[in-house]
Amino acid sequence: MTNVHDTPVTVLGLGAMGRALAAAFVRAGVPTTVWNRSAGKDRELVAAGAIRAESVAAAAGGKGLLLTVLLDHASVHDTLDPVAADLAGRDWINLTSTSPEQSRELAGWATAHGIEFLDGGIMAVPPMIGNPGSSILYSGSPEVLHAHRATLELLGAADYVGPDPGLAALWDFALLANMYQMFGGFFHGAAMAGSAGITATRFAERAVPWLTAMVHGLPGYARAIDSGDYVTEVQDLAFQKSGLDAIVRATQDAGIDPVLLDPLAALVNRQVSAGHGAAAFARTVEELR
Ligand code: FVH
Repeated sequence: MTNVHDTPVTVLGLGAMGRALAAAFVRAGVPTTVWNRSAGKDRELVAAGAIRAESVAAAAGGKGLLLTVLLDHASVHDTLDPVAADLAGRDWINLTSTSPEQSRELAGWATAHGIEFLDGGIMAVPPMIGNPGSSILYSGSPEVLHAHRATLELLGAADYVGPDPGLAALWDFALLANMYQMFGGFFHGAAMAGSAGITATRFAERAVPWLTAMVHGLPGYARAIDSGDYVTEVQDLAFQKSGLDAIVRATQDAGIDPVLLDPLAALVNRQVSAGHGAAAFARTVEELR
């Protein structure tokens, strides 16, 4: 592992996240080169001490760690394909959100060009970068992580999830799927509450402690899923079907579209129709597989 002040970093992509990452490096005194497709987004960073690369070719010709923080998989190829030959021997970490398969494709592309590759999934929003609570999941080359761990920990906790370069993206997207369903549930509940004149703010005051209490049930569901033992004494699928059907009806009665809850109710109904009414709620996962 090298001293953070000795290893230069190049950040390609200065959207909201790229700027936050580059700013954390500059604050810590890391020699930081920045590049962005369109002009102007590097102004504050350069004023704070970052070095502007006038072109991708100039950035690619530099030394040290290379980070891509671009919009998507296509933008990574748009940016790096023309300069691939200049990157041989360089350590590259892709922090652009890509699907697991796209991350694996980038890893293969990197190997074909003699580039060491690590993929990252950022579990933070820009204001969190460099602050407690920020973490980044990494997968791919353990050597790249080892060599740059101190630098990467300036951004947040560095959490290695395995050598398969698609794993960080898999974890990232699975956690985001979890998060989006939670937010969707909140929007559903807020719309129902709103039909009776309850503000979303008041609804949130009760939703937060309720969800916080409920989240402690996840390890129990996980144990059932991992063991495949769906025997239960309480709140079996038949019970959940009756509850979900009633909530869907109440949602419609309130003039609210149950479109977010319908899929879960349908999965539970299918399990019950298939004869699993006495099994635990966590058996719903089998309907997804
Ligand atoms: N912002 C967030 O909260 C999330 C947190 C979790 C991780 N994501 C991912 O991080 C990637 C970058 O996100 P961002 O917030 O910086 O995104 P934007 O502000 O929209 O900036 C996008 C940058 O990508 C450049 N860009 C787009 N297309 C191209 C292209 N074809 N060639 C070169 N560069 C391209 C864009 O440049 P410009 O429009 O300013 O010229 C921005 O620099 C992202 O994968 C998130 O999912 C962030």
